[in-house]
Amino acid sequence: GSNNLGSLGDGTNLDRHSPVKVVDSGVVDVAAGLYFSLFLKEDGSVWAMGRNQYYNLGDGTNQGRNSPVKVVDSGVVAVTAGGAHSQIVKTDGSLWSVGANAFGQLGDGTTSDRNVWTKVLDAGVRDVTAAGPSVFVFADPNKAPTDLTLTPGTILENQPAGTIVGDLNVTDPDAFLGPQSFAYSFDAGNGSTHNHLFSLAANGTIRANSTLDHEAHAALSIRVKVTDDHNASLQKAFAISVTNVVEDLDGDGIEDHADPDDDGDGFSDAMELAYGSDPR
Ligand SMILES: [Ca+2]
Ligand SMILES: [Ca+2]
Ligand SMILES: [Ca+2]
Ligand SMILES: [Ca+2]
Repeated sequence: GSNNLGSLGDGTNLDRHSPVKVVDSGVVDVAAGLYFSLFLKEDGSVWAMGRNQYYNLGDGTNQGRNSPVKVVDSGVVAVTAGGAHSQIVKTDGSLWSVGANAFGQLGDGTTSDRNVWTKVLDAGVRDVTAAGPSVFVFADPNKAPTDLTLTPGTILENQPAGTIVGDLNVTDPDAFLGPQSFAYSFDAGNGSTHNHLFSLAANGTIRANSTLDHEAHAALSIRVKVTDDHNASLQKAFAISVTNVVEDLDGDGIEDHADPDDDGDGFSDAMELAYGSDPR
């Protein structure tokens, strides 16, 4: 093919009309950009040659090359070349880009060119293909949420119905792909004993349905399910503690529920009730 900028990597700038051997062995993939080329070797190294005006070869220079130069030592599983940029996928699923970025093709959220390989996705990438300034990233299949937390998960006793107990927060391995949406619901099963005492909003906020009493139930248990936007889910039980408020009408240091004479007038609650008087 055309070789005036050295993109064939055979050490010349002569166009070739029939195949010419450039590398003896060990090459597992090759990508052709506009007047430059990249190839991947079985040891995970990346080599590049040809036009380098936009630092697109990834060797840290903008010097054109007419024979292959190693631009990444190891750890690469996929390469692609666009009009004037290059991208690689590493064994950890990260995506790296270098070169021209006028159309945002590097995927780093900017339109600034990059002179050196820049990580643009941390994980989850399987393969990448560029055509001109368009890029297609092939991501790993969806993964289920890995954790769910409830913060704070406590409520003071005697609060009105609708008081917030806490907010659910999800950890999902696909978060790097951008905003994810989650659906929450109560779940039957282990730990679901007190689900009926609470309500769950679409945004993951949990509220008490009624006033709660520490003396009756200091520790409650609910079980919740979160479902991600690909229908993968995680269930988890949470302990909800109902915090004590000191209720001591007569201030004698004995809380009303345990005080035989709530109002401290010398007549016991039982006596007052028997005579039809208010013990409080
Ligand atoms: Ca997910
Ligand atoms: Ca109390
Ligand atoms: Ca008392
Ligand atoms: Ca009394």
